[in-house]
Amino acid sequence: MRSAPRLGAVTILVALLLLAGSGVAAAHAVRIATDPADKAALATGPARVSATFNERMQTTFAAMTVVGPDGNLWSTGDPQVQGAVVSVALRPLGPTGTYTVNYRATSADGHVVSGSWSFELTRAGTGEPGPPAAAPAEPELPVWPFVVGATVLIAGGALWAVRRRT
Ligand SMILES: [Cu+2]
Repeated sequence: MRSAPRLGAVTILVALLLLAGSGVAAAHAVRIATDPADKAALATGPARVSATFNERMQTTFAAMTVVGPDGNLWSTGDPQVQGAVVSVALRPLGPTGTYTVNYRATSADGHVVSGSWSFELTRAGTGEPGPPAAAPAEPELPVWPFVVGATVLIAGGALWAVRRRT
């Protein structure tokens, strides 16, 4: 039976293509820039912080907060989504130290991307903080495309083994 190895090879190829396809499907929006830059040292706080992605973001369900070294919220108001840029306004800042920006936004393909970056305030400001910050949002990673891909690959391999023995 000369066609059996070829069928096996085709099955594996299809499985690999499906795996590659699921990888593409999982490639949602990627953050390409932040303002201020990650780890920037600033003497005065900016009026807003923003993250720029590689594609337009959905305008619904965006979240962005800035948590100061005191554990309080220093962002104020709702985040804004304008095209590929998600931003939020800042209060005048207070204590020196690390301010962390946490965000969560929805890609054009419906996948949620979340992450954080931080900057340093080197000179204390006179601002008053907002309320204590809640725990940052959990990062979300879709696992199912990989499970489906692996299942197809294993099934394809098993089919190949069975075919080869007959
Ligand atoms: Cu995606």
